[in-house]
Amino acid sequence: MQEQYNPQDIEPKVQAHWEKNKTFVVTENPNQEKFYCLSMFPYPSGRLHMGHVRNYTIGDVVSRFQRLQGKNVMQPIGWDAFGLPAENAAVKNKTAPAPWTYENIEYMKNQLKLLGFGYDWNREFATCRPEYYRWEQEFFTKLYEKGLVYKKTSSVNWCPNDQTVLANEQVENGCCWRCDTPVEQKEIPQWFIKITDYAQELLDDLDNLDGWPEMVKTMQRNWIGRSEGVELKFHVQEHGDLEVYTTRPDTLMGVTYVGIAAGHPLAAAAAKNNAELASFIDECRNTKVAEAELATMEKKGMDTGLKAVHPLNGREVPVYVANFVLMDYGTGAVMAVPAHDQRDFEFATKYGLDILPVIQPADGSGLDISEAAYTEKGLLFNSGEFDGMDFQQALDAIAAKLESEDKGRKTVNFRLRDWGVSRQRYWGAPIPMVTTEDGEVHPVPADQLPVILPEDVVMDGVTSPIKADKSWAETTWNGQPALRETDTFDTFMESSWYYARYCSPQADQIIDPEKANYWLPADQYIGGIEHACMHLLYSRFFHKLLRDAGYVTSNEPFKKLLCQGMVLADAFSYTNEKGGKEWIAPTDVTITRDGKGRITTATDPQGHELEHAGMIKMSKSKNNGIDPQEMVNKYGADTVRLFMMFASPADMTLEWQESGVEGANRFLKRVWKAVREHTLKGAATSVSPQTLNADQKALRRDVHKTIAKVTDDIDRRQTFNTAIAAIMELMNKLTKAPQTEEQDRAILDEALRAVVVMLSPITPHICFEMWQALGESDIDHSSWPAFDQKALVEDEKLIVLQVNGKLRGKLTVAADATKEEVENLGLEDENVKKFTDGLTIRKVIYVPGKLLNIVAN
Ligand code: ANZ
Repeated sequence: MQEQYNPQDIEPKVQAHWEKNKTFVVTENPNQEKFYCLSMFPYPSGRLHMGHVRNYTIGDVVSRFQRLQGKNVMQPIGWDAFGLPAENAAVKNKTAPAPWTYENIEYMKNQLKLLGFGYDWNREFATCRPEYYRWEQEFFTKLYEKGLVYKKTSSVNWCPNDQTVLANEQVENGCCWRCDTPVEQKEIPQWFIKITDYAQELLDDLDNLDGWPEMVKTMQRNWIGRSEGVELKFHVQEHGDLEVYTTRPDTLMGVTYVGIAAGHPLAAAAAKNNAELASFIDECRNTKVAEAELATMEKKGMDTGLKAVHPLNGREVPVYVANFVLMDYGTGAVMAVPAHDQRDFEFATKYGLDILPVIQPADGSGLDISEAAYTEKGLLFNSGEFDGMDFQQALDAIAAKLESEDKGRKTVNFRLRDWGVSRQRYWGAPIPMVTTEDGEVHPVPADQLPVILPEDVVMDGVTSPIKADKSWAETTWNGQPALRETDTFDTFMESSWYYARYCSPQADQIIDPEKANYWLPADQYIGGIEHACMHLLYSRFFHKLLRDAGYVTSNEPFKKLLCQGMVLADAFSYTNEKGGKEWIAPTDVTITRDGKGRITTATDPQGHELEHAGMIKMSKSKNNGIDPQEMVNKYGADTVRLFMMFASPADMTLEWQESGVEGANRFLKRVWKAVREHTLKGAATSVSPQTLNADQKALRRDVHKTIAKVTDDIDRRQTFNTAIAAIMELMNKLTKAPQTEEQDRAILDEALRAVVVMLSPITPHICFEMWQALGESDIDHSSWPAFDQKALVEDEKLIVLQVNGKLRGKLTVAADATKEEVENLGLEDENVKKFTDGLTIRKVIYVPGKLLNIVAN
């Protein structure tokens, strides 16, 4: 062991050892308990950022901890390699997305190795390789055959100048990013997977995910958005029945008009002889709004001239095309009740439509709808036979009545839509479908898969190369000429099943069921909260699809989920001559602080006085990212890892403080020094518990208490920061403890061994080295320290003595002393005697093991 802790020597050496010994390569072993630990795989953007480092350090700590618990741990990694940034970079650098991606993978792979993560590199794959996506293509064709895939026209952003579809990210202020032409909405045929068939199961199974954060489950519940309501029919003369969906059938008698979506077939029918209406419909369809904006945007509509007949009272109400009615929710039509729905209210006020109240507050306070709709549930009035009913009574009665007249029924609706998987970009997996000349679509037969995406292409930045090259699509199907689909899959497709592919990355099918059923579900998944809905929902869906296709037996892919917090750093800026903000990298800023550590001045190398924007998320736009590589070069990977795990609880934000990094580094040096000094004195004997004196017993108790706490903190509580704090505290005690007797050294030896193993998941390199210095061999094959229950038992207790509630002394008694023994000793205490002198003892209260209070007057 060298005198100085020198990570630059140790880390490459230990990493080479792992590589050579294939320490983290695993296979299925039915006789060993498995643990599958997965961190969300990275997009190969170029370099690792601190968010990655945090995510992967947590995963590595969990993995290494579980290995030391004796489990067969699989920790894989790979690359989420398709996506738009590669296309943008390729356009900018005049290369193709493929080489850019592969270079980035190589670079980032090396960075991951420098951080010492214990991955099974044999399982690595990049999703942009045909060996991977061919199985996704095949699975998609199977889903098509099962009726779980369909084609439907749906709107996309369209640049009329470039004649191309744009991704949302390519629309800037409503205009094309390339030519600034206003973007239009265009309806084109696209592929959908029926996630809605699984909506109820996806919702119900959330209740079984005990290891998931409540917040994520709530977000998924809201995203799925189950609502119970009634579907009912209004008759429209000459056009038949118009179905509407409502969650408030209790308001049925207050309907004063019906609203339909611009895309509703009835709107098109009414527009046939009405040019004004036709152009209004066009206008509506060209403005794309996020659903969330619907509530706040300006309500617009137009009378179709049609009349709808109320199903219960026979009243005729007008039918309006309304911009706030969505085509793909419910039935695309609503019964409007302006008195009790705010959107309907605004619309009715604008177009002078009737407002007819039918619900009043249940508590008898008056109804006021002069300014806004009354949207609470209450009691019915103005509703004939339903007057006086509350919401539930009215729902049941009105649904029953509609049902008996065959005019409606109770239904359930989900806000979740089917998953549109078509993208008109190039850098994605080709959708394996062809169209023959008769217009029929067919899945590409399995023996003709994969449909390979050509990698050697020239990007012109607008049109996908496989769309630009017309010959790419030409093929045959069953001997007939056919054209390939030139759209590619949404990249969420690849990330929805990668966790399963890791179980058998070379399998000659999508996954090998035997292997997958050994490893799945993953025991721990770690990643950002930004994936709470899309990725985590699509993966759950995909798992159920794999199950129903017979590949896996479990219902869910991830048992436990940890969402790590963001990494923040100080951000500094000054205002330039044009009034814009220039952000200065925190590493280039000179700072002065006041006595409390608060920043008083900050200047950049040019002498600009800087404004401190506080600690905010590390990002390119604020130029406050800290490069992990630089930090690893400066302090070593172990220090960076330790700081990351210590600075805050894993699920909270982490403030990057270089002073904290230095502190972590100092701690490692202290441990190094302690181990070195201890080992220089030669081998120690083992602890013989019977011979220990009181102080030695107390110190040993601290050692075992710490082991118990660290074990629980890492395993169950996942509060890695408190585990580290406990180890630090123990180290403080250990370095202060006397080293005079043989048993002092024995305790220290036992303690340091425990400390080194417990720190090893967090700082594996330094611990590897220290473990050898302690005369052991390979720490990765050692086991987690057990705590000695006996050492935890205290044989003496400290009792607080009170007289009339005031502290009057302290008493040391045997841990198993009875109440009487403690009372007798307490009453004999000199100080107690002094304060009870001349008084009568009325009562003695004993709180076992803690306190004795004597009441006297
Ligand atoms: C009449 C009514 C009266 C409504 C009232 C609400 C309050 P959730 O709960 O999210 O499922 N709606 C139905 N289909 C729609 C569509 N395609 N586009 C826009 N709005 C639609 O919302 C269901 C409610 O949203 C339905 O209940 C309907 O308005 C509206 F006092 O019907 B309600």
